[in-house]
Amino acid sequence: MNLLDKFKVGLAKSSKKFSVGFKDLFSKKTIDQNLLDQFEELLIQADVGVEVASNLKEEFKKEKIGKEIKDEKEILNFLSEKVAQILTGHEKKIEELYKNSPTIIVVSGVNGVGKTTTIGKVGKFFKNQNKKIVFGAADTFRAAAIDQLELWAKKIGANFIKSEQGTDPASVAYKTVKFTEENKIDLAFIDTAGRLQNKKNLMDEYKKIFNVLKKINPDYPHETILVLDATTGQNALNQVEEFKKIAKLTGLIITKLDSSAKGGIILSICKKYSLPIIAVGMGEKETDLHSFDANTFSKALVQS
Ligand SMILES: Nc1nc2c(ncn2[C@@H]2O[C@H](COP(=O)(O)OP(=O)(O)OP(=O)(O)O)[C@@H](O)[C@H]2O)c(=O)[nH]1
Ligand SMILES: [Mg+2]
Repeated sequence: MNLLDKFKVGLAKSSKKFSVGFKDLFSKKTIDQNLLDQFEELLIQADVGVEVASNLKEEFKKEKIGKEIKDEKEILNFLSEKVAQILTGHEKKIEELYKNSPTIIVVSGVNGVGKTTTIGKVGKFFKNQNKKIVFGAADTFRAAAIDQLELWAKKIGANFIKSEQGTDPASVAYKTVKFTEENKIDLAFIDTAGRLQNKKNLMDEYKKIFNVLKKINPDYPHETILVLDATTGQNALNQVEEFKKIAKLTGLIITKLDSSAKGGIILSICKKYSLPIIAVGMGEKETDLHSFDANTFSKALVQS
């Protein structure tokens, strides 16, 4: 399956709504305020957020009101173009994560968004490019979390650094980076515990990881990736807000776009933050990770 088809499957929930909804709406061919409101409502249902929906409605009104609409295809094309405009400039290829050796990457996000799985997938990507990789299990909160990352390390042939459950996560980060420097590793991925952004002690622990890394080298970490689960909808915006207070984020990876996500959340995020989207996760396997492409995504979301 090519990337466009994969995106289409993942985003089918929203795209079906658009095509059916627009067919219904625009069969009348004259555009009035009521129709514009329904257009906006369809966008909100696809999770694009109130602000983006309202902006798109205004642009639609400006360009199309009073004009004759041929069919819903015209609306879909219009929307697809506008969506691509919002997303363009937010693309960052997975390979761009690596510039020089060593590249230190911290992976963060709330519980269950897919951090550990994403580290496995991104690690595999770079393994395929013959890079030397290490995974650091700084999620010391649960023993199972350490085991899960270790499994991924074995699966893809990455080095693995761990401490016992309950150890200070910052000390694991320290050990991982020291190992990286001493063994000429190209990329180090530091897994962190899924923390509730409103739990102060957990966030303090997270902050300490950065303090420790910066003491080793002020340039560390080179990347701090926030992983977001596309199925959580607008709450993802709060997560960006909370995590960026603690450490500067350098990019996002959006997971679970395969599992009935509405997808519109990516528009909200791109509109509000200048953060690049490094990749999207579309399944649980190591090959289910793809660079984000604005045009492909907008075509799949709107299916124009
Ligand atoms: N369908 C789908 N499932 C995913 C994707 N990414 C991760 N998952 C699944 O989501 C669940 C949670 O993934 P983890 O990688 O353990 O998430 P985490 O953020 O490390 O979780 P904690 O360590 O508990 O905070 C697992 O069952 C993964 O297989 C994805 O892109 N698509
Ligand atoms: Mg995890």
